[in-house]
Amino acid sequence: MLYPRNSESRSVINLDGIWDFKLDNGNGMKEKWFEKRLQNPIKMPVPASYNDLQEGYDFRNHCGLVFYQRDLTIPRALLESPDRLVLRFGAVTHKAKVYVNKELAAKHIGGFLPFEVELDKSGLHTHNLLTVCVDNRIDYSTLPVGREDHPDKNEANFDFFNYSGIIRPVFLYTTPRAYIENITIVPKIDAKKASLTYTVNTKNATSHDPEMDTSIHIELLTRDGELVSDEHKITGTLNVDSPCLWEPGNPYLYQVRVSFEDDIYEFLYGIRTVAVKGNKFLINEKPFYFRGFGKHEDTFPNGRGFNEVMNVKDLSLFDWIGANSFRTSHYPYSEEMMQLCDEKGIVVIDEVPAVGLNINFSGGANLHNGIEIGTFSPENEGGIRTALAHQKVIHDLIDRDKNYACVVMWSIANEPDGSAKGAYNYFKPLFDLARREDPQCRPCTMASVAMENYKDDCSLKLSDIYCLNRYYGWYIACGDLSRARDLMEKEMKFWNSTGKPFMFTEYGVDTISGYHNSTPRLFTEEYQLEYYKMNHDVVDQLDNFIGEQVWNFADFDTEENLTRVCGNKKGLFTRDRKPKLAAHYFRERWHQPDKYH
Ligand code: GCB
Repeated sequence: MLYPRNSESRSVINLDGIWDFKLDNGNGMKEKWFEKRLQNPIKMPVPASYNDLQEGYDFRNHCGLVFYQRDLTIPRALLESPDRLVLRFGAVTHKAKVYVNKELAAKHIGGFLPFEVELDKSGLHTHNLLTVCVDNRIDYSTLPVGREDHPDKNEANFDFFNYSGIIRPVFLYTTPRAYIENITIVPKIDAKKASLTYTVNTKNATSHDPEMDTSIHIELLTRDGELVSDEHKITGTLNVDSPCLWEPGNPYLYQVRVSFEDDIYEFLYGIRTVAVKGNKFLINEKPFYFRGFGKHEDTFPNGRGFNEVMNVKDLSLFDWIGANSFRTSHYPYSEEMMQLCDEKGIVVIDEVPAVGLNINFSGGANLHNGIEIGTFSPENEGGIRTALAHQKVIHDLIDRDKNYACVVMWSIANEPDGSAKGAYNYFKPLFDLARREDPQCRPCTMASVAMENYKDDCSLKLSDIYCLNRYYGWYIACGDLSRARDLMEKEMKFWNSTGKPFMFTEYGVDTISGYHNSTPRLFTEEYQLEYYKMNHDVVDQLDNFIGEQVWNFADFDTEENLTRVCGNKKGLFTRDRKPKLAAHYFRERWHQPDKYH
């Protein structure tokens, strides 16, 4: 699915803004609220999570359906033209039913990836009613996973607030009847030459020679518009002598222009290679060391709603602190963020929304529900039922992000029950799927939870590099950094001995901004600082350690919980992006010339 863009042949209308909104009272579907104007609606911005935009527990924690509605006015010229009209949602968390003039036009499950529908023009007028019914319920069959031990509640089996709503932009766009459906480009670099193998997928062609189709034209242009290479086939190779490469921190993007019959689609594309060789992670054949963060799409009061202003601010703070990368913990981020990272040269580990795949543990916040059920046991024994959803998100994420240079690795899950019975059999087909579907064959990984039996984690057999979430000095040996260090050294020796590259995708401690103590005590900024110094003392000695991604970039919101003080406070920055003490320490560490590059 291509990101909607204006071109000579395509127009994009943005439907963001203030919509009507109403929480379901249990009767919305029975009374068919989508057939008429909502009665006594409130006003709601799109995109945004709705949860923090009205006051009170019931609104924030509403469980079930909500209705969004707006007029959909379509210019007569678009209605009368033969062009296709497509309605596209960047993400609706977690399930959506879309109605246009009373008719169900689209359904979608999964809250962090786009979906679209070509509208049937015979049912459209210049003035239409667009209603979106959103369901925020999560359970053992959804990704992310919700808990099922209190069926009357909508409880997250993960450590971030279950923000909901229409969280990313909504577009109406046109394409000609015969149109470009998808474009895939795979770079290869040999000596001083690059070859880009491409495939253009088209629909409704009027010509009959798909192999040698003169109606296809693909051009690679410099950013200034000079032609570098072009072709006229539906699949082929574009050759580039002395290519300008996309490099972390120094990205170069070419323009790609594809035309097919009357349709034209343009986008930016970076040429780079990614590989794991021996104990190194290579970008353009050079060793790359990950300096950065696990992040969240989490701001106030937008919730998980697309916040382009904060995305720009965050990447400015990346420059300030010297970070070069992040993981999209724990779900795919907006495509606009991927585009920004391509432009800024920020490296991304792209994670599917597979978090909470551990029935007996949910990532820090909820340690144990008291029931020992095998996470990957068969459904009738109480195991999770996410396999199909998991395949779908891997497929859809790779399809969405396959061409972005910034994406260097897929993360297939965060902290699953990786040593449980059935874990390998659950994950093996998913890793195979990702490897098969990614045209660039990027490395695959999963972020593993700390366990006593870490040697049994199926990540050992499946991941190309080992990504570890480790909290020595917090969840393990809390407050005792010297014991934490001993335990950590012991485990790290093991990972270093595998000969494969490994990194931290999480390490951190809750730190309340403004709490200080001359003796570094838990929750103080001093403890956070000493914790990181201790961790670095250990990992800096390890040859195969290839990266440090701090948990978390910024403080973020969670469900109510005894271990969360108005949210998770492990940020190096506060939720409003003010640096804590340790941020200054990282700034020095990460700006040391050549040391962590
Ligand atoms: C984890 C989870 C992350 C939590 C973090 C914590 O292991 O992956 O989602 O927020 O720990 O702070 O407990």
